[in-house]
Amino acid sequence: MPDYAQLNQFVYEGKAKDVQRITQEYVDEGIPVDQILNKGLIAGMSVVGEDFKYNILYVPEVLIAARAMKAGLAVVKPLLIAQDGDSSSSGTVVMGTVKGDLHDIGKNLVCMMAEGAGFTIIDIGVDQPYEKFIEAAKEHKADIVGMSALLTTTMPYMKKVVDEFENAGLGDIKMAVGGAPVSEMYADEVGADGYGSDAPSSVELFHKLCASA
Ligand code: B1M
Repeated sequence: MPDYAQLNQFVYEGKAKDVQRITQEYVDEGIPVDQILNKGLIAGMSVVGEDFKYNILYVPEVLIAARAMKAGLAVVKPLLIAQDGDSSSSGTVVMGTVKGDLHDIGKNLVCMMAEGAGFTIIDIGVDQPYEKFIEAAKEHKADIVGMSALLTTTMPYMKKVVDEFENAGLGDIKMAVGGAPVSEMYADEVGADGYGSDAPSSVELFHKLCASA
């Protein structure tokens, strides 16, 4: 029986080696990956977020917790991206975190799950200006551009990216947005084609956007 409270605590305390070890143990025991992710890793990080908000934790501790979370994600990554034998790509998605924003854990998770669902993922990283999104979308002939923002101060930049794609004559490329402060309503407001609340729903969205292209 998995002890998720213990895994939550190890993420919270930033104990990367313990997070890696326990995550591997649960994977070996055949615990479903979505449960390890949601009840273990993400739930632990949610408590970090709460305590960060109320100044119980500060940036250095959050960075250490993020490192531990990434150690756990590295264990489940091969399972998330394991292909089901169909080698044809479902579509090409350029993913990045927008300019001014350094958060990448959620984006990385979306990338892993989308890769597992057969999409070709071009991850351009964090703190990306619209020029980089356009460059990557052109170079890789993207079907979809996915943007992540975790800060209320950086989410307006999503509109800038959407507008610049239009200005560059790339309005045919589907624009998807996500991140903790983003919502369906906000996606409509910035002129995006869709919103993903979490990694599985983003994969569904990517399928839908490709089908409607
Ligand atoms: Co930051 N931070 N942080 N932080 N941080 C938040 C976002 C915050 C809510 C914390 C809080 O106050 N409770 C707050 C934002 C407040 C606001 O804007 N209203 C905040 C702040 C203030 C800051 C700094 C300004 C702090 C400071 O310096 N004083 C600073 C900003 C730095 C910058 O970006 N310029 C900062 C820094 C950091 C760290 C570097 C220490 C670290 C990031 C490490 C990293 O990512 N490599 C960090 C972290 C870890 C967090 C919290 C605690 C956790 C984020 C996370 O990884 N969650 C976060 C609190 C929180 O969100 N509750 C917080 C787990 C992840 C799986 O979930 O990212 O939501 P999430 O992704 C989900 C969905 O949102 C969705 O799918 C994912 C999987 O389910 N999704 C997408 C995400 N992107 C998507 C893109 C898509 C689709 C779906 O495209 C189609």
